[in-house]
Amino acid sequence: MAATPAFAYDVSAVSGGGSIEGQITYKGPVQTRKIIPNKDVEVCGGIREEALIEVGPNQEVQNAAVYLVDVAKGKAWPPAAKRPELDNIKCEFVPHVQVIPAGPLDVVNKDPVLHNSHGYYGNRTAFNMAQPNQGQLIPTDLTRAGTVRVDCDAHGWMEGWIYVVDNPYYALTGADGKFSITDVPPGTYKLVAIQSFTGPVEQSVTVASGKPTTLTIELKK
Ligand SMILES: [Cu+2]
Repeated sequence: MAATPAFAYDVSAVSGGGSIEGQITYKGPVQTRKIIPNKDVEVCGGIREEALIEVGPNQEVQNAAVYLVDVAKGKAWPPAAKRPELDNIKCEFVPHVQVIPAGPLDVVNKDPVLHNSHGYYGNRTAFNMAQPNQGQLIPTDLTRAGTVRVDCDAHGWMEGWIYVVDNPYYALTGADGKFSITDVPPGTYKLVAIQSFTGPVEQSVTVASGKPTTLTIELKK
């Protein structure tokens, strides 16, 4: 995929790359929020409680984004299976959390009700689109690396997160809280781990040639 990064990233062959293997944890109280659909309830469902962070039995965190910043050069982008997509399904954003390369994003309404997906970098609008029709797809571009929060102007409880990256050294943690970032040129980097409830943790990480660097990163509120 041809990304259009704000930070210049050059693809070049990586020799003697190492890897970063890690796990993200959170030990604090898990807060929840109450979702009270006040319209379109036949599609959007009933009142429910949603955890603001997905924590497993051993404090492992699912759907935390991990990425390196300001990487000048390294491995090629992975071949994209398909264009990144943000779906509105039953008045939820799916995927709820994703990491995508700077570049195109397709926003799709899969519901038979109006959604108005509205993405923000901080307070600045990144995209804002009304989609009254089921199956409607509107392409957009997220050209700048950073965190994009997505709201729906029609359903106040809807919220999604898109972490836009300008180099291919990124991961999203699985149900075991683990991540792996491979083929990293030896060197010292700034690594960011981020989750919407806790916010980011930044740390320095040094990668040695041909070896894994193992990290446990604790998110804190
Ligand atoms: Cu909506």
